Amino acid sequence: MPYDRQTLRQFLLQQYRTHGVEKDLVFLLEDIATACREISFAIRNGAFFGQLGSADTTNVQGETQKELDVFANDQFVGHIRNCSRVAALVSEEVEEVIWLKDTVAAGDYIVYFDPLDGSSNLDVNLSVGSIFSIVQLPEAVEVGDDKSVLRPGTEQICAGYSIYGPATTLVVTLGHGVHEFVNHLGTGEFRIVSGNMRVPEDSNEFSINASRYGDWDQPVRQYIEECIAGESGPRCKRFNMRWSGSMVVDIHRILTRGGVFLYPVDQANRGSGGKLRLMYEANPMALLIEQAGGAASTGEARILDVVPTSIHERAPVVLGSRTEVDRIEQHHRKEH
Ligand code: AHM
Ligand code: MG
Repeated sequence: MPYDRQTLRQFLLQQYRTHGVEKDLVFLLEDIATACREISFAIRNGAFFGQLGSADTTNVQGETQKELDVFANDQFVGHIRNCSRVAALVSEEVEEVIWLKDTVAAGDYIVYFDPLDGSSNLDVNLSVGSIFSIVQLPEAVEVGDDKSVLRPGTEQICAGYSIYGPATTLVVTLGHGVHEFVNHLGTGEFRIVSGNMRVPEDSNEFSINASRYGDWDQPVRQYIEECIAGESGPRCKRFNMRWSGSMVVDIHRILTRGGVFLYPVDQANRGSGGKLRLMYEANPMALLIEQAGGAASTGEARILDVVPTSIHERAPVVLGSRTEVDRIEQHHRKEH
C-alpha cells in the first residue's frame, strides 16, 4: 500500500534525528521537491500550451533553450529562494552566479542545478529530469566573489535528481546512502520505494553515444570494442547497450541494475573539456554513484576531487559499476 511508505518529510526528519542533518537542509529539499512536482506537471501538459518548443533564446552553453528549460529554471530559483541559508545558486540556464544573501556566513549553502536535463527528448515524449547538488560553505565568503562557488564535489552534503518519466521520481543522498521516492498520484507525496540503492559491482551493459566513435580516444575505443566483441572477446561475455539522451535516465538505470555510463572527452569536444558540466551534472551523479557503492571517474581521476576553475566547466564522465570504471581507468593509464 502506498500509504504504508515513508513520505519524503518523514524520511528527512529521520535523517535529522539519526544523522544530524540540519533542519534548514530538510526544508530546502522539500522546496526542491516542490519545484520538481511543478516541473513534472508542466511537462505532462506542455503540449497543450505549446511549451515543448524553443523559447528562441540561448543559454550560456550557446544551446537553444526550450520554454520548459526556462520555466524549470524559474521554479528552481523561486522555491530555493525560500531558504534563508542559501547564499548563491549556479544554474545551467544562467550565465552568472545568482547571489541571494547580503552577507554570507560559514555554514550557508550553495545550490547547483540543471533544471531540465535531456531537454532534447521533450518534443518526442521521452523522459527528462532535473539534477541538483548542495555544498555547505566551510567559511564566510564575500557576496559577488564568484570564485568562492568553485568547490570540488567532495564538499557536497547532498545531491539528487528527479525523473519526469512514466512516474515522477526523486533520488537523493545526504551522505548516508541513496534513496528513491516516487510521487504518488493522488496524495501528491513523494514516498520511498527503494532505500539504500546499491550499484551491482559487475554488469554487462554500457551507455555511450556511439555516433561519436570516430572521435573517441584509444582507451574508450578499446573498452567499447572489448564489450561488443562478446563471448569470443577478452570479456568473454555479451554486453548490451543503452543510450537515452537523458543522463538522469541512464544513471537511474545504472543505480538500479548496474552498468557504466560514458561521456568522454574526444577529438570533437576536447576544446571545451567534454560535454557534461562538472558542478551540476557530473558531481551530483558522482556522489550518488559513490554513495551506492559504484565509482565515478574522468577516466584518469576521481570526479569528486576535480577542483573547478569556472562555473560552467565541463568534465569527461565515466560512472557506474566499479569493475567497469576500473577497467576504463586501466586503459587510460596504459596510454600514458
Ligand atoms: P542538456 O543538459 O543540455 O540536456 O545536455 C545533457 C545531456 C545528457 O542528459 C545526456 O547524457 C547528453 O546530454 C546527451 O548527449 P548527446 O546529444 O550527445 O547524445
Ligand atoms: Mg543537462
